[in-house]
Amino acid sequence: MKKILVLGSGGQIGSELTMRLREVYGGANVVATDLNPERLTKSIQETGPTGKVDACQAQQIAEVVDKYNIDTIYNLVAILSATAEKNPMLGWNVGMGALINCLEISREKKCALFTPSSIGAFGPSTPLDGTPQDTIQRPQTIYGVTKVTGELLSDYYFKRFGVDTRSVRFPGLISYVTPPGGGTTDYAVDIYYAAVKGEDFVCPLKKGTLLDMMYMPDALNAAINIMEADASKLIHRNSFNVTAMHFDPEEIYSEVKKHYPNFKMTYEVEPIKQSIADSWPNWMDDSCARKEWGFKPEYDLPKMTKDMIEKLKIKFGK
Ligand code: NAD
Ligand code: AKB
Repeated sequence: MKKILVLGSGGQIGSELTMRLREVYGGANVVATDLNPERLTKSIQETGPTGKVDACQAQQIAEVVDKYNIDTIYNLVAILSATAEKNPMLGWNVGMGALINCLEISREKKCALFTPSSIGAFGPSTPLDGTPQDTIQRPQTIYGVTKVTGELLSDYYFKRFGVDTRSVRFPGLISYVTPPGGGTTDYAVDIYYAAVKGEDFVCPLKKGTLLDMMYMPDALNAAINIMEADASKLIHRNSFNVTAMHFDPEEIYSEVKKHYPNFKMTYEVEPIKQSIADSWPNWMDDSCARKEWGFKPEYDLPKMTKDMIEKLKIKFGK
C-alpha cells in the first residue's frame, strides 16, 4: 500500500483529494499537512494523521517523510494566478520553493511526486483553440512562469535522476467543499454560491471569455489515476493536458438560470483577471492523457451544475 504525504491539504483540491486518497489507500496511510493546519477540514482531522508543514522548509518535509515512511508526495502548494500577479515574488517563492524541496526529497528518499500544472502554463502565443499537448509555452504571468519551470524541472528530475514525477495541467476546477484560493477561474465556482444563496452575481470576466473547466470528482480521478498509470505507457510526464468542458460566462449563466430562472448576473470586468484569461487556452486537446493513461472525465456542464446546486443547497441548508 502506498504511504502518501499531501502538502497543502487545506486548499480547494487538498481538502477533497486527501479524503479520496484515504478512501483508496486507507486513512493511516495518507498524512495531511498544510502551512495553515487550521484550514484542514474536520473530516481530514478525524480520519488520519495530520500536521503543520511549511513546504518551503525542506527539513520539515523530510521529517514527515522519514516518520511515516512516505513513498508518494502530492505537492499541492502554490499561490494561484490572480493572487500571484498581485505579489509576484510570493508566487515565485512559494511555488518554486515547495517544488524544489519536493524534487530533492523525492530524489534522496525515492518518492514518487505529483505536482499539478495548469492551463496557466500557456500564454498568448500558444494556439488557443485545440491547444496541443506539445506546443509553445510562453506565459505572461508569474503563475505561468512557475508552472512551466515546474514542468521542466520535474521532467529534468525524471530523466536525470529517475524520480517518478507525473503531472496534469488542470483547467479551472469547480467544487463545493472548499472555496478556490484566488485564481482567474474562481468565478465559475462563485456563480453557484451566489445562485444558491439567492444573491446576484457580478462576473469579473467578460462575455465570450472561453476557458477549460473540470468538476472536482474528475480532477480527483485524474490525480490518482495518473499516479497509478503503467509507467511503460507514458510518453509524456510533466504535464498532461486534461479538460472536461469549456464555456464562457454566458453559457454557465444560462445553465444556472435553468435551475434559478430569476438569477441575475452582471459584468464588472477585473482587468488583471481578464488579461490572464485572455492569454489562456479556449480549449485544450487532451488526447494524449486519454491515450497514455485512460483519462476520461464524467461531468459536462449540465451534469456538474445539477450536482453543484444539490450539494450547495445541503451545505447552506436551502
Ligand atoms: P489553494 O490555494 O486552494 O490551496 C493551497 C494550499 O496550500 C492552502 O491550503 C495553503 O494554506 C497551502 N500553503 C500555502 N503555502 C504553503 C506552504 N509554504 N507550505 C505548505 N502549505 C502551504 O490551491 P488549490 O486550488 O488547491 O491548488 C493546488 C494545486 O493545483 C496548485 O499547484 C495549483 O496551481 C494547482 N491548480 C489548481 C487549479 C484550481 O482550479 N484549483 C487549477 C489548476 C492548477
Ligand atoms: C487559477 O485560475 O489560477 C487556477 C488555475 C486554472 O490554475 N484555477
